Amino acid sequence: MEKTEQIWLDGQFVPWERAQVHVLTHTLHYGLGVFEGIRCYEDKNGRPNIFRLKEHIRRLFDSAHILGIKIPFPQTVIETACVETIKVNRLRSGYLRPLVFLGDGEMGLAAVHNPVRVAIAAWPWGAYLGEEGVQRGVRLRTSSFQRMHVNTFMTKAKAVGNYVNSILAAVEARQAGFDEAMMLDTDGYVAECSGENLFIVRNGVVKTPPLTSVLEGITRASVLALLESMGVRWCEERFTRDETYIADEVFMTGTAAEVTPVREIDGRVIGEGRPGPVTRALQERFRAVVRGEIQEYRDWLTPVD
Ligand code: PPE
Repeated sequence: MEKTEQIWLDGQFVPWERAQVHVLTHTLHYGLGVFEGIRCYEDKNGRPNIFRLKEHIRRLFDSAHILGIKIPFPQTVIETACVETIKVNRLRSGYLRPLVFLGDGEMGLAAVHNPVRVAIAAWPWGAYLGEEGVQRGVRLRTSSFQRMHVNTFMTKAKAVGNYVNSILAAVEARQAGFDEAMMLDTDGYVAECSGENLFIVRNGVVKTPPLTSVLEGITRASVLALLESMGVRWCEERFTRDETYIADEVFMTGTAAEVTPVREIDGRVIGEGRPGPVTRALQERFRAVVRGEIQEYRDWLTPVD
């Protein structure tokens, strides 16, 4: 990863190398923490704008609330700190990573009195699954790891520990020579990928799994709004892995992945084996929106002056 200069830690900026924690940091041992991933894009005037900042910070606080963690700053302070982190590092585009974790103090599972700490880092981050993946589409494999049950982990929280499930799936898929894992829920229906929401297009209708066992993706919500404005029909409905095989198009969405086409699943070619017309139109529109080229969606962007 490309280093930047400063990291916001518990209310102030510290040099990148000095943003360190003790090995007895509670979250390192037990995984109770929450985080966000946010992108910042350069507009045509060369200025950075953060995409859907308020929604991401709202989800950070919601995630903490679900886990019973009280963030010791108001939402507005964290929002401003995100803007400042882009600014002090003189980034025009990049990825922001706010992280809320329990510091050291007590050990054991019920150490609720440890300090709640907040870090915000930012760095440049290109195409998540490679530039070729964005252009040509990626290859998925159904994971042998199920997406966690809604009563095992809290799937609405973007919690640190939840990502053990994602990493098991992502690493398995890559070791088998695929780009990403398609994960099924504990009822056997398609849920999402290790770090992206999943969509299929069939007979002109876009389908994505309902929010029951998937992360409530902010790109997912943005894409649904864009589809609506493009006059494309969509629904939230459960579907099976074999329905993905016979879809005309499949794509994934996420902050890091943006809109990434899928060209193959479990060795079956999807549609024509290249990004289809709905996916391409959506990629184009998403690109224009995040760069501030469509006035209607300017309020999705927070300028970094
Ligand atoms: N599902 C999962 C499990 C997930 O991790 C993400 C984001 C999404 C869906 C899409 O959510 P949203 O970003 O709000 O549209 N995954 C983050 C992790 C990337 C990483 O490798 O770290 C991201 O895209 O930032």
